[in-house]
Amino acid sequence: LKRVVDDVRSIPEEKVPWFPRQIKDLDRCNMLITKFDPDMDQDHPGYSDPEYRKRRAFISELAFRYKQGDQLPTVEYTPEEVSTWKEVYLQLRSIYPSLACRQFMDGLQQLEKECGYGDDCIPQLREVSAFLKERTGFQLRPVAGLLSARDFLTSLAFRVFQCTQYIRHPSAPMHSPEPDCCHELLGHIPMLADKEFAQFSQEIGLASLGASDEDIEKLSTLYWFTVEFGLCKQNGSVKAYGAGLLSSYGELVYALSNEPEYKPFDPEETAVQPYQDQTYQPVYFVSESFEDAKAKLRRYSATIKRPFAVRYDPFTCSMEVLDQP
Ligand code: HBI
Ligand code: FE
Repeated sequence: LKRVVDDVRSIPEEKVPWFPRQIKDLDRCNMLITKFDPDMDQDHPGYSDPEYRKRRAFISELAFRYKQGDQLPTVEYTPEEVSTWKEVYLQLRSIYPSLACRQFMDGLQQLEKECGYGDDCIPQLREVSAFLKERTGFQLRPVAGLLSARDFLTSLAFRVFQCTQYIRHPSAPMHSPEPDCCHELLGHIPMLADKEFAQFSQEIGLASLGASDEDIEKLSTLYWFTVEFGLCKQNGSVKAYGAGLLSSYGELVYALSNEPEYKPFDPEETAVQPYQDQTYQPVYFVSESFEDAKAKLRRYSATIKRPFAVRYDPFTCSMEVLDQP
């Protein structure tokens, strides 16, 4: 018989890393990785632009102050920021119909019809979050930059997507070394409106709760080659569903050019594939479908050793922790 335990620390002889039990505990999942930010990274296109850094600090502050349940902050974007968005939007939008998967196109078209997506303004997180909540139960929370893998994956378990709100530097509209609102709004959001994909994302998150650092590393690599750089088969051809691809004109074209190597998605193998966060990927993993990817991920997750099982209760937005399944 399964028993709901109040605290994983009551499970004897196992050291389990802390994880949130309630959605409001996500306020504690805020460990930022600053290696790619414009204050730290000399190669960042905004490194020597004090105006840009000041703007970033202002938008970061909105995320630092945010507590679960607050209204999502609105940013009044400047004409220069909107013009960066426009450039990115128009260029990517023109190649989506031939390279993006069906689920992405469906999501994007709905966002264009119902959520103000278009080239002339940057959508606000508050509106986008309400849109997603109605479709798949996902909601957004603002974040100041790149989060630790553990904190980022943890929030997915609660169907919370941590979303940056600043935009890339205007000198490099086609590339950003870190996530920005173009990456989130164009790459991730349309996919998160798909039911099957939303479940897939949450399951990576659930598998990460209380996992060892080694397992977090593997799950993070799985996330990388699926949610960020995944390809899938569709009607006899291969299409993109990864957000890193769908928000980068250059890599999207490259990924589907037949130049890189393609391997079938297999969690055991994918989880240990070395990856690139500086240039294009040398290898991409192709899923048969999201159902298939989800089934494979579930089988893989079951092999991760944990002395408990978790189940998300959407009514109370809390995590049930059950002893040994
Ligand atoms: N943090 N804000 C943010 N956005 C991401 O997409 C993101 C992250 N931290 C880690 C991460 N992605 C992945 O590379 C995996 O490590 C989970
Ligand atoms: Fe991302």
